[in-house]
Amino acid sequence: MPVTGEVVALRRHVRGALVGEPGANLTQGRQWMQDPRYPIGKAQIGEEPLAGAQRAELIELVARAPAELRAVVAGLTDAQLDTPYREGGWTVCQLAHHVPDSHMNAYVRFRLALTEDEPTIKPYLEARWADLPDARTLPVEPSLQLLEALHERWVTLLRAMTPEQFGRAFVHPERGRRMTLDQTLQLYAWHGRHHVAHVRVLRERMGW
Ligand code: NI
Repeated sequence: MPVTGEVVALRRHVRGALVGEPGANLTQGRQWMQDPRYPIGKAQIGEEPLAGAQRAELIELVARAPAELRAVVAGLTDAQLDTPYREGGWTVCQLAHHVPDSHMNAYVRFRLALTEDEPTIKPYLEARWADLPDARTLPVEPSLQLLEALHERWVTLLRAMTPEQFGRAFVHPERGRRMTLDQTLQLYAWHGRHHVAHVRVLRERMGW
């Protein structure tokens, strides 16, 4: 089945967020500040293992994500929730459903990498997931609760992991490279804040 332009654009949005890929280093510059897709810039993902203090800081960011998402959508009307965060972008509601979609996949990738020897993970087409009936019709509350429950388990796991376990890896078949759990932690600590910032910037711009 041909991939739609929207899917390509959204997948590029995620791929471009990874350091070491074409275009990733462009995001160091001023364009970041002007690109509404990247209100907090792109993810900074290093090749080296993290120090323990860095890891603890990133785990705290993951732990705070559900409360931050809940807070940033609080008080919005249905019409506001149905507003795209930028021209052609996802609505606030779609963003709220996307974050648990993404983090469920991330959580599974952690569990696979911890229990198998460099497993090849299964990518997913996030734009098509965002277009399925539950993501199109449900209010944000079920996804906020899903994210809270998911992060309770995920953060419990992260806090119990040893440095050696953070060095374990999976293989992403589309990127054709291994990604350690240290790198995955960096990506997802960024990812929650990235989408929360989309809503925050929209609210600031609209005076909501
Ligand atoms: Ni995303």
